Amino acid sequence: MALLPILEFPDPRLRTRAQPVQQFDAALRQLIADMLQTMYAAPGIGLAATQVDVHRALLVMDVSVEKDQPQVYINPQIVARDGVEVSEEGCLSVPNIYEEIERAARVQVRAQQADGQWFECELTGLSAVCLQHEMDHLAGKLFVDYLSGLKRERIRRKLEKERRERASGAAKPAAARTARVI
Ligand code: K1U
Ligand code: ZN
Repeated sequence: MALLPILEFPDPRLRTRAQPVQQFDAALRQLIADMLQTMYAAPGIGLAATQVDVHRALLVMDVSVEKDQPQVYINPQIVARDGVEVSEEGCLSVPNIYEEIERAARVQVRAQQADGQWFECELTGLSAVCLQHEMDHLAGKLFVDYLSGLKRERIRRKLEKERRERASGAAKPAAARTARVI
């Protein structure tokens, strides 16, 4: 298995639309294993292939407390949605930024497993929020796109500044980096 580098906003590759997965082979199983390892190591509760610069419709999630319930969704489609829920979201591609985002409260999803078998399930709560966030990645969309242009620009500048500081060896401690940008 391998840890994969995660693209960070505003990298233009995060805007690429994923193409359907067509080959259910050993390379796909290896990518799934690498994405799960990368998600757990980050740490995160979800990861879309787009974030690791693979532009195929594949996402992984694990919202369990014990981190022992990996889920894989290949070629996912939301076939029904209902209700509205606002919750705080983060993103491994927009590090240390957390914002309230409105999503459907319940989604019915159709997707394929690693062996190509189709399945359908209904998600609520954090699973529903995470699935919608990851499916946005596959469409080239980020959670910051739901914010005002001004706020998005402030976040972009903050991340660029942090990247410059990191490159020059003058990084702030983690607690000082976590922020809601007003
Ligand atoms: O897609 C991603 O960048 C992963 C993202 C998923 C997500 C989180 C919250 C709401 C919607 C979608 C993350 O995992 S950010 C990190 C995070 O939320 C977390 C990290 C460690 C423990 C618990 C949560
Ligand atoms: Zn994300």
